[in-house]
Amino acid sequence: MKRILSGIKPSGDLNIGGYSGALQQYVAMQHEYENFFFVPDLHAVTVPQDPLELYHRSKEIAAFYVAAGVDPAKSAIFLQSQVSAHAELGWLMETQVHFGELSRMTQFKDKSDGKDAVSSALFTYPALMAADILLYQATHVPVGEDQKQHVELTRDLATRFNNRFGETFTVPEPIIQDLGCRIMSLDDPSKKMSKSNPNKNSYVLLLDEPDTIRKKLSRAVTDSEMSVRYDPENKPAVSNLLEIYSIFSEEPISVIEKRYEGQGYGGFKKDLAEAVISKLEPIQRNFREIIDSEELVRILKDGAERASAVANETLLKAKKAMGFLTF
Ligand code: AQP
Repeated sequence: MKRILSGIKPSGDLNIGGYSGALQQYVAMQHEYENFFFVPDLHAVTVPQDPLELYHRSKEIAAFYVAAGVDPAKSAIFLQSQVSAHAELGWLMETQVHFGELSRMTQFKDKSDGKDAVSSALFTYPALMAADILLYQATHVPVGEDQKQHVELTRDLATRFNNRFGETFTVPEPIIQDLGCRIMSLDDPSKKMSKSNPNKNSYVLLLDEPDTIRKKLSRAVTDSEMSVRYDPENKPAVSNLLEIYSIFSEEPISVIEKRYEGQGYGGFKKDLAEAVISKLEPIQRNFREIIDSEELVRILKDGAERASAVANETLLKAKKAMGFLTF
């Protein structure tokens, strides 16, 4: 059976970039695979987090999985910090990854750029991410474009480990969708839409009210050409809005382009907002029902148990292969 491991960091409030690059894919793919969807809370603390916010956001990300339609009976949904094998295999993977490989990771360069105090965990983050994936012998990892380099490193580490210690890990394949794998900021189409962007108008949150969504999308930057045309190179802002429109309306870009042919951006942006609102409305309703429920706690406990069973088995195999005493 093909197996997926993927997750969304609780490092900020979830926005439509994470929906596009992760959440909607999980829902669409869940029936084809055996799934492990986790909340990578250990990754979130590679940059400073307020403890109370981390607590709430971790629960929120898990609630979004369920609210968007991930079926907890089919998929294990769990918190990374509740399956201790992640931290343990993460350490073992740190012993396999080279300093030079970690130094080449563009996400580390972006996130550490201009900062005085950078944690060593931010630097070794890809070793923990490799452990996350390899623990479940995942065959596939759905990710946004920005995580592709980390999955490639995971593949290298799995192959290196297998060559050195014997066949232990499955070498995973990344799955990167063509459309919506890199949703850009609403205020600057050269930057990825990110949870940690201090400008609240750069993203639409999954929990934004309809009027806030209308306002944010009406203010999204466009260009002076006034034609709704998909051309990422010359019209990056409008092309980004077209991708968002397509993801949320589930219509091909060509159909949307045709609808607004010869018109300016006003009607296009209004309809885009309505498409986003109508997709988010049931998710928001489900989210409110589940977020403070016992049901969510039960799902997370059950998910951690199912995940631990698989993860502990792989960890034991890896430790034995490396020569650790395992009685
Ligand atoms: N803007 C995006 N467009 C498409 N995919 C995206 N993803 C994130 N942002 C976009 C994908 O969603 C998955 C979960 O990402 P994450 O939240 O764990 O990490 P991230 O990529 O670091 O997300 P952010 O929003 O940029 O968080 P911060 O600012 O805290 O670092 C991943 O597969 C990601 O590619």
